[in-house]
Amino acid sequence: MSAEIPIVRNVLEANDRIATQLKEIFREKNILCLNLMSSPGAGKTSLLERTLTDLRDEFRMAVIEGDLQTDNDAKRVAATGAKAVQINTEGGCHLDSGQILDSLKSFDLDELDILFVENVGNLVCPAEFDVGEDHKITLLSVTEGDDKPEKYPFMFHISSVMLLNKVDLLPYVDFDLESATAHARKLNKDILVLPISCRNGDNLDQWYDWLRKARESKK
Ligand SMILES: Nc1nc2c(ncn2[C@@H]2O[C@H](COP(=O)(O)OP(=O)(O)OP(=O)(O)O)[C@@H](O)[C@H]2O)c(=O)[nH]1
Ligand SMILES: [Mg+2]
Repeated sequence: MSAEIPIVRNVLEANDRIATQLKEIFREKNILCLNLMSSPGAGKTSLLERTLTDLRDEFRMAVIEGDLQTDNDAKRVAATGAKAVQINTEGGCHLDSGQILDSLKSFDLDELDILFVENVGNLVCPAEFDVGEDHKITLLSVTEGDDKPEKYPFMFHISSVMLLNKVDLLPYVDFDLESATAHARKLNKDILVLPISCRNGDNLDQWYDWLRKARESKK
């Protein structure tokens, strides 16, 4: 058992070395990189479809999509007109910094303001693997239960923003918005909590304002 601990540490250290390299590239090219994480189906791609469409005249944006299989999400993103690259992890539960570094070859980095990374749907592993991002963003949808921040604390501890998605479904589910928010804030007093709906557009303007500020502070 004890031999496994150094192996895990080595994997994370190797990941962090490349993540540091990525941060330097993003700094030099002045690209805001955001790592979107959530359980499967919480609405990451739906958020991207909205954002890429609504802000297309404001920012030059592109997406790296991570999924176990299929290029479904890259196709959905490409339909908005934004450039998308799909990584299939084929069983891997997260994206790592080496995969992101490889994918950068597909983009003209001088023509980019914001790079979104849609991580593999999973509330555990993506939080451990830095991909050189400026911010981690966690989506939690109201159909998943309000206890998720308590059960998966690290994800919420390290995220700058928690987007509570699918609030249009609140009348049909038992989801205590205040309790989920309070637990997230207990784990991270600075986390911005925004209840949104990618279906009907509720509060997306507040998400866009946050994005504008994050982009501005990168300069
Ligand atoms: N009612 C409702 N449905 C939503 C909302 N946002 C997304 N959905 C639906 O939720 C389902 C999953 O959305 P996706 O955007 O594919 O979720 P995802 O997080 O990208 O999923 P994975 O990439 O598979 O992890 C789809 O059927 C969406 O139409 C919302 O705000 N309200
Ligand atoms: Mg998706």
